[in-house]
Amino acid sequence: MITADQLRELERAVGAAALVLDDRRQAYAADELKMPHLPEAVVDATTVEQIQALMRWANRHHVPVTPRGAGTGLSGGALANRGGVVLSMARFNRILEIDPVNRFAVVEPGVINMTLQAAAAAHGLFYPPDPASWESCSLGGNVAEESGGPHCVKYGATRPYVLQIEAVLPSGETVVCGVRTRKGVVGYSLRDLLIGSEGTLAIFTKLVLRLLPKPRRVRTLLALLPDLASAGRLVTTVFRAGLCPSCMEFMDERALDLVRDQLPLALPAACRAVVLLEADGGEEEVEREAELLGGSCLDAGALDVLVADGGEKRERLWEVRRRLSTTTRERFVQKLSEDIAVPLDRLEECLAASRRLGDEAGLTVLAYGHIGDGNLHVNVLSTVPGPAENRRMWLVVGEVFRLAVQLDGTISAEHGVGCWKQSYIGLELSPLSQRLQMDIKRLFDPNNILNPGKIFDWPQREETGL
Ligand code: 2HG
Ligand code: ZN
Repeated sequence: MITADQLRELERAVGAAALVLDDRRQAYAADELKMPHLPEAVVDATTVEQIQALMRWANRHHVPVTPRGAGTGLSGGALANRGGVVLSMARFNRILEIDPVNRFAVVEPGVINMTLQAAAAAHGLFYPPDPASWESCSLGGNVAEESGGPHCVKYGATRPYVLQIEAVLPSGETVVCGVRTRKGVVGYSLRDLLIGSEGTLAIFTKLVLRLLPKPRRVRTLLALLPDLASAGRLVTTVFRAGLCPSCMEFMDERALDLVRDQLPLALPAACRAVVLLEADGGEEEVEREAELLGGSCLDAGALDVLVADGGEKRERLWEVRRRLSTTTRERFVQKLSEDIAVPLDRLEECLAASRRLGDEAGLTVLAYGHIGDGNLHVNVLSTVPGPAENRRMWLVVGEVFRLAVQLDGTISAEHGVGCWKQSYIGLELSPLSQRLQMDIKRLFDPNNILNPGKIFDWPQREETGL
């Protein structure tokens, strides 16, 4: 508990205007994990100096500070699950520069992904990382979570687009990590350590993000598939043929059944899965690639391949796909959504086995996601409320994680560990790997005040002094 004296000291440090102690804190209690933790105080920062002062205060009193972007995360990274202060970065929301020659953007971390995409497009440039929540998620959150999205299959996730990070360390000191040049190899890459650190190592205050030339054309295909197995086969067929789709998104029939009536195309009843593919690039290149992609879909057993080019049809298809996370949450009482990934040639096995795990437990398990990355959102869903049902669902989730690791995959490809998967990281990381990583955290944050209780199973402070 923060004492009244400590609060007065915090108010002097950050200024009364930035400190939220009343009911408005509710707006900072939850993210898309939907497991709220009300913070004791919120600092709605507008300057780097405020953040520095906050961290110095937090170190003096050993109070947890949890940085928060737009609160769209799915693993609880922005939750104050050990109490203390939430530091909102939402007002760090300016695009400071778009440099078309060096092809980078300088942004504050609270800028919304879509805002940068639009600003880059005005210069004929392109920022590829596109999480499903791109209309509302912040770039700082994207870097902290190393977020992915449909474009990853061709362009990679957020990491390759981060050139430089300016940040405040838990000590209150500021640091610049990385370079503004396209290459740079001096020292260890602290930048890479900060990317994907889930807000546990530093608070980003400025980001320099790489941009690409905007592809001149995009062609969209929808492969209608007769079964789950042909979805896995389609992926291996496409890559074996040396093709390079810019998106490759999958929905199984259970996901499809939730959205059939919202789709802009009527699907035949025999269609039990779909893969949405895109090719992008120059005019001729796109024509040729789309032609070859269509051929690969048919080779893999597609019933048909529909073209959904340009305009409304394409928009609608993407909207339905991007909203699937919300749709599943709306249609079921309980949802546990995972983001495992497996090597592409294990997809067929993974899809069948995860379905089997749900059926054996008598629970609805459906899958959709970025199949070209081997990344599946296996959703364990139930219409039954209550903790007993939740425990049953968790058992299936644990089995899904085990399956992913057995298939040489990962338990989290894009949402992060947060305070959601901590007890499972031992399935994937050796004790030595965990120890090294926890030592790195101690080096950055000896008092464990910055987003404690995330990624690793840190014991409570009272027991460890950490
Ligand atoms: C997506 O790709 C998101 O739609 C969310 O990563 C996935 O909620 C989910 O299952
Ligand atoms: Zn996703």
